[in-house]
Parts: sequence; structure tokens; C-alpha cells
Amino acid sequence: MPLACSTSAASWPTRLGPPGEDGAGPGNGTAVATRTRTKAKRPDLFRVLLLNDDYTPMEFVVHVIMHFFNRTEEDATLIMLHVHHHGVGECGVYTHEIAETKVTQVMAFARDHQHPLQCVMEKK
Ligand code: TYC
Repeated sequence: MPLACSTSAASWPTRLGPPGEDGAGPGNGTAVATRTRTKAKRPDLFRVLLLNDDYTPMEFVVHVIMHFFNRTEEDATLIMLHVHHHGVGECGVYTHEIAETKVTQVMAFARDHQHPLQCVMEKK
């Protein structure tokens, strides 16, 4: 059973800093809040989607999903069939840079093989 691992970030402010050069700060009725640690922010996530078309061979799509999205043949076939029947389907969820790379790689690979397969990303 997997263990939950929660990384709790520091709450803000983590400490009250000294008065600034301008004299603002404790003593004149104002407080200067200073972060001592940067709060860990969860990155935005993006779905990478394949779109259906009438021409790209099913075997090619399965290959793409296995190769670029690290799926088993069984899983890739289910995703391909979902796209075939519903028009669009999710191959993976990634941070912005990785999602962009996947889209670029899949589009280049499809074009190199003269298939019209389309791959897009959308913010979750
Ligand atoms: N519709 C295609 C066919 O019948 C197969 C296909 C599936 C194409 C998924 C694209 O993203 C796609 N050959």
C-alpha cells in the first residue's frame, strides 16, 4: 500500500523581519513580513491529447502512444480506440515544458510518416 507523502510548505509569513531602511516596521505601528522560505507551488499541469482523423492507421497511433507516452500495447490500444470512438483522448498529464515537448515530437513523427494525426495540449 503506498504511503502518503505530503510536503507541507511554510505558511506565510514565516517570520517578521526587522524595520526597513525607511523606518517602516515594528515600533511605528507597521510590520514588515519577510519570507525566509519560498512556498512550494504545485506546477500547472497539462493534458496531452490525440485527436481522431479518418486516415492515420490504428497501428500507427498505438505505436505513437506506446513510444511517446510509455504505455503498454494493451493500454495504448484502449486509448487509441477511445480516440477513434470519441474524437479525442488523453495520453498523459505533464508540466508545461514536458507536454509541449510531447506535442512537438508526436506532430513531427506523424508528419515525417505523412499521417495527419494531431496532438494538442490543454491546461487541466
Ligand atoms: N480513425 C482512425 C482510423 O480509423 C484511427 C485513429 C485513431 C486515428 C486515433 C487517429 O488519434 C487517432 N484509421
